[in-house]
Amino acid sequence: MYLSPRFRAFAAGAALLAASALAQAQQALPNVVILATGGTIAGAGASAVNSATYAAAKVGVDKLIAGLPELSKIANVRGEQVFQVASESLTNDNLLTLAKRVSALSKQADVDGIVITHGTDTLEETAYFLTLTVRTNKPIVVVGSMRPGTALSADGALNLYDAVSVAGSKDAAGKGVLVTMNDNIDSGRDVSKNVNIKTSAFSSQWGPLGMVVEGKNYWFRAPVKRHTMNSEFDIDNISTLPVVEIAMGYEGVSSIAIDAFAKSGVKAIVHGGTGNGSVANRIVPNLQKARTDGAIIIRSSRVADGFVIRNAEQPDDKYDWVVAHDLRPQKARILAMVALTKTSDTKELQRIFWEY
Ligand code: DAS
Repeated sequence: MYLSPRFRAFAAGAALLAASALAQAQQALPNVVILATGGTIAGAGASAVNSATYAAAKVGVDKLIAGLPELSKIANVRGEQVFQVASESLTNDNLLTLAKRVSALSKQADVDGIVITHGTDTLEETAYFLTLTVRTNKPIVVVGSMRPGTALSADGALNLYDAVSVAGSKDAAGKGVLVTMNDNIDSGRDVSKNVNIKTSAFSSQWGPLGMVVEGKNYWFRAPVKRHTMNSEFDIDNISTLPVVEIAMGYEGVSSIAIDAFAKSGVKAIVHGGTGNGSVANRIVPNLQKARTDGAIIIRSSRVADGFVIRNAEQPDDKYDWVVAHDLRPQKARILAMVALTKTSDTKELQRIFWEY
């Protein structure tokens, strides 16, 4: 078809204008980096009806991003595959590696927000560790899914879209590490996995910070505990984490675990007691001996909600024990590891458990 030189010039100009408008639009979008670690959000099942039977940690980050073209409308996204594991198998070294990468990226001027895709089993521990140790005000969002992307009504795509949207939001800055699951925006400190087979698995006893709906954030509260820029801890100054183990309380409990932990020279034992952190009378002497031999004893509770009252169920002042406040054993362990990189003074440790 003949096109006049004038029309060709016009078409070329229009194309240039469109290209520059697109480039400007892309420049206006926030730059979000997705750090992938594995989990169900990267999982794959044999059929669409396999919502619970599947292999976690199979799909790479580039495929996750390619499978969600809507992301390109809300952010300039790029991915890094940090690990490809089910989160129950993550180690302290993995935690350090991930946090150091998050910290490094947060210092880059061309990074506006960071998303970590993660298995749901220990997502709450990683999110808490990051909020304690990464010194940044930029949004950091940890996200997972309860169903693999191959399943009917998979939740990963919307969770990831929400995570990128929140990570690219200016109003998400300074709120500590966040978790976007099932439309909620939860505090990485407060949130836990409370149901092991539902998409509504994650919740905080103090409630979500807000919700994200169709890419818009609705905030209803802000964290009051210290985090990120207001933390006294910095991942850039942490090279190893001390060994902290958890001993649960239950009817008929023996001292085998506590004695073994103490004998192995752990830095601290978190006791996940019954009720308000109660300790069976027959194992109090074992915890006292562990303390005398140098281990820090931290009284938490196996009860999901509430908080342990100091000197109530046990004379903590007398035994020189620390109470975990509202932190469940797995979260108390994270804070204990971080705190013990700085101090073993029990009064200082108790202050830290009140403040973080
Ligand atoms: N095994 C679980 C994990 O990787 C799968 C998941 O729920 O993400 O945490």
